[in-house]
This record gives sequence, structure tokens and C-alpha cells, in this order.
Amino acid sequence: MAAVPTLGEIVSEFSELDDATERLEYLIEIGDTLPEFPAAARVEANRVQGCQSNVWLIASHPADAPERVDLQADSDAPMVKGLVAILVAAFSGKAAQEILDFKVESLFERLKLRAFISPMRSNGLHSMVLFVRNLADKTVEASRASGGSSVPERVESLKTNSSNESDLPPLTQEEVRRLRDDFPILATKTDDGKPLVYLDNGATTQRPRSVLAAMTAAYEQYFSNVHRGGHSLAARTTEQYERARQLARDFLRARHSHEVIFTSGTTAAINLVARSWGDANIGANDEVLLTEMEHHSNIVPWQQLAQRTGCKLRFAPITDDGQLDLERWSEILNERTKLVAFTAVSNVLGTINPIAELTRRAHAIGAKVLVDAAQAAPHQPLDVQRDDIDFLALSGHKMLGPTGIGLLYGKESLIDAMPPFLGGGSMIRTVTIDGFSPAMLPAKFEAGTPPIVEAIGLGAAIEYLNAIGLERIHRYEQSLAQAAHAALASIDGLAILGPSPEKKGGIVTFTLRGAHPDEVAKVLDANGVAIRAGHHCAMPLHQRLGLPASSRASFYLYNTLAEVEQLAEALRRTRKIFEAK
Ligand code: C6P
Repeated sequence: MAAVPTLGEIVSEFSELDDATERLEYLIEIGDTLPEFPAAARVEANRVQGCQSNVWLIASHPADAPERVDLQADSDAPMVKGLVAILVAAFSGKAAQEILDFKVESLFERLKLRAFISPMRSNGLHSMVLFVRNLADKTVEASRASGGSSVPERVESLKTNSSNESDLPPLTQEEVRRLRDDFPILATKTDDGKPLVYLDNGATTQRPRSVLAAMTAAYEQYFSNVHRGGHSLAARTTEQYERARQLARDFLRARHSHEVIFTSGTTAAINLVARSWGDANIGANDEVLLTEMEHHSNIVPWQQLAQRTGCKLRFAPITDDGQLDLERWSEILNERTKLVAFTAVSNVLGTINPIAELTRRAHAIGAKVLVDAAQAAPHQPLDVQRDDIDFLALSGHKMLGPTGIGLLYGKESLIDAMPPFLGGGSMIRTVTIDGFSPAMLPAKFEAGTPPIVEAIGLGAAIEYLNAIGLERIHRYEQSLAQAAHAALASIDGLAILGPSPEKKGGIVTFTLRGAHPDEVAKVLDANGVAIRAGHHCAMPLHQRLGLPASSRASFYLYNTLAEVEQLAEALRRTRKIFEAK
């Protein structure tokens, strides 16, 4: 048998081969050089999941160098065996951190074998890379636990970026005016020829050209299904889909990208947890703690869980100015509480809830935490590791992305133990007529063809938000809310719900004496100002406030101080119409 080539020899040999078929032939040749794999190790436990052919991989750490990872591998498919040999040449004998830092995708790009490394679920090479990286990750973690820092370098560097962000100057009106050009819809006029003042961002936001372009490019240039086909188009689409997952992981500062599960939105993500985690972990004697300011999406799934299991729902009260009553919170939280599910930002009051503090209190009594980040993720930086969040849900359409896409973040240890929720294609490892075994994360929770282009669009939206900076967006929106509070204060009969501006995001919800919220919205619409009126899918909150409905202006990064003034002016006109009331 020929000697195993080094990585350098492999790279140099490939550079001589122009023809694709010749490269594939050489791949098979390299595979033949792999040392004999121990027959006893050819067992299910060592089989890499996610490969169509069989791939076995074992790793060991030399006793005198525990941070080093030595690999042995084999496959029953000749070409895959060649890929395995390249990986062994690239990774084996390296320190765990070197493995994590190694750009294996660039290597395969250089070898003109890029299609093989696509993150396909049935792609052996990608699964092997994940397997090895996971192993290296655990090795690094173990060595940190025995003396080093517990926070991985990548997350550390992101944190540095985010803390620097607060030193940046707030968004100026000039910057906002410039970025408005990225949103074609903001230049449109109403049927009456009035410029559009869009203040319904809590319901959904508008999309910048970069998001529209990313989605159009996907459909026009490389679209196919993901995690299935072996052809280049499928590989490219899968790469982009998985890239969006990595962007989402970084956005939330999560540890692993497989902790990000794409769903159709916040509602679907919360239902997933209620069905999968809830059914498996909640019993008749348990309690789920919610708050009085929850959106129906974070109430009804738990009411349905209560119907199925007999568990009790508790609602933490709010103060009259729309903040959580933290003293009462401690009285309600008890040893029967198994889950605390709360919104990070109220979609009606705008109240920003203290995620880290509520999570700390929940964990102190052994409860898990679900954060509804539908109204927070678009507007303020989040950090699931720093705040030790167990589950978090968000919607793409509220953060410049398309509809039909959102995600559930779940801590690896929790979601790994959870049973799949929806069954179908992609979420399985094997199926026989007697049953199935589930796929690895995140595939286990992504049954069927996912919203592919929507995920790519969400990735582009995250890149857009990152370029501006969430901290700056947050501070800017607070200044808009501050301006709105000041401008609306002088309008007779207008009452703003919720706390003072520094305690909330860019949401200003109000009532106007003598006018139904819906009528207010109609008059504002006639003035070109789009707001939302109704119960905003938070009926229990309105019942607590003694109101049937309210009117809500919700801001985003593209709204201007001039628009706040237009809102105030339109409300002054509305006041006049209802003057006699
Ligand atoms: N609130 C609003 O106008 P979906 O529909 O799944 O994307 O998001 C649901 C949801 C969950 N939690 C909170 C706090 C929310 O605000 C929303 C959506 C919109 O306030 C539509 S009702």
C-alpha cells in the first residue's frame, strides 16, 4: 500500500490536476492509503450520523498531550474514503484549538472539491467535520474547566465588539435619512399622495434592498432544495441556508449553530417548546409562570399544555405603570414552577424586562426559562450565554427579514434531550416500517422542506442590523420614544400606557378620550400615518388595564424625529375631530 500523503503533498498533487474526473480518481487513490481501521471499532457508536455511506471515526488523546486529537477513520465508499483521508491529514495530531481554527472549507475550495463540503445533512464530509469540531470544542472546554477561561474566544471577541458599540455615537438624523434610501417602500405615497409614515413596526417591519436582493439572487441564481440533492446547486443553497444559521448563532451569541432551529416564527417556536419540552417535562403538579403582559403566542400554547397535562398557569402581576412587580414575582415563583416564560419587551407597553435577573431567579429554584424575544431581538443586543437563557424565540419579519421565518434557540443539553415535534422528511436518521430514529440537531426539529429563501433573507437582515449595531439602534429608538412622549403629553385626553421612555423600547401605546382606538388609527391613516389599533394579541393585558383596546405607534431604525412630529400633528387633528367627547 502507498504511504499516506501529507496535507502538503495532497494540496500540491491536486494543483496539478485540471480535470474534474482526474481529481476524483486521485481522491480514490488517497483513500486507499488510509491505515487499516480496527474491525472492533466498526460499530454503530463510531458511525458518523448524516452520511449516506458508512463512515466510522474514532478519536483519542495521547496520555502525555491531552489537548491533542488523534483520528482514525474509514468508509465503505471509495470516494468518501478519499475525503476521510484528507480530513485525517488535515486534523489528526493537531491541538483541539488548531482544529477549531482550521478553515477546512477553504482547503476544499483550494482542492476544487468545494461541492463535497456542503453542509448537507446527508453529506458525510460535512458531518465528519462537525463531529471533529464538536470533539475539539469539548476538548477545549475541558481544558478551560481545568484552569482556563470558560468563554470561547469567538464569543469573547463578539462581546468586545458589542461593548465597544455603546461607545459609538447615537444614530444621527442624517444617517437615518441616508439609510431610509435602502427601504424602497418608505419612499411610497398613500393613495392621497401623502408621504408614508410607517409606525407599525411592532406588527412587522419593512425590508431593505439587501434582503430583497439576497432573496432574489437565491431564486434567480442558485436555488434548489437543501440537505438533499448531491448536485452543486443543492450544495450552494444548503451552504447559504446554513450560513444564515451561523449568522443567527452569532447574533444571539449562542455557543453552537445547531442550537438554532429555524421555525416559521415566534409563535411556532413557542409551540415547539410547549409540545416537545412541555409534554415531556411538565406534569399535573407543576406550574408554568407567565406574566400579565404576554402576547397570546406566549399564553395559548401553555393553556393548551395545561389542558393536556393538568399543570397550573400562574401570571406574574404588573404595576400600574406597566412594569413587572418583582416583589410579587418572588412570592409566586416556587418549587413547583418548572418553566418561566416571559416577553423580553412588551409589544403593548414597550416595557423592557430584566432577562438576566428573571433567569437567575428561575434557575435558583430549578425552573427553566423561555424568553419571547419577538419585540426585543430587532431592537437591542441579546446574549443567550451571558444571560444563561434556556429557550428564546424570535420572528424574522419583525427585524427586517421576510415573513415565514423565525427561530427557536435552545440550550444544547435541553433540545438534545427533547423528542421531535413534527415528523416527516429530514428529521430522521433511519425509518423502517416499525418506526424511526430522529436525526441530530438541528435537523431533528426541522421536518420537511424548510423556508429556505426566507432563512437566507433573515441572514441578510441580520447582516444589515449588525452593520449598524443593535446597541445604537436601541439608543436611537429610545430617543424617538422620548420625543414621542414629550410631543404627545400636551394632547388633551391622550394617555400613554406603560413606563417612562428610559424603561422601554420604541413603542408608544395610548388611548384618546372619546375616540375608539380603531377610529384614531383611521384618522391617522387618512393623514398618511400607519399605526396599529386593537388588543394587539394581548387581551389579558388589556383586561388588567381595564381597556378593550389601545392605539400603538411603534418605531424602528428608519423612523425620524420629523415623523414623530407628524404623528403628534395627526393626533392633534384627531383630537379636534373628537373635541366634543
Ligand atoms: N406581535 C404585534 O403587532 P409571530 O406572529 O409568530 O411572528 O409573533 C408573535 C408574537 C409573539 N410575541 C410577541 C411579544 C409579539 O409581539 C408577537 C407578534 C405583533 O404586536 C403581531 S400580533
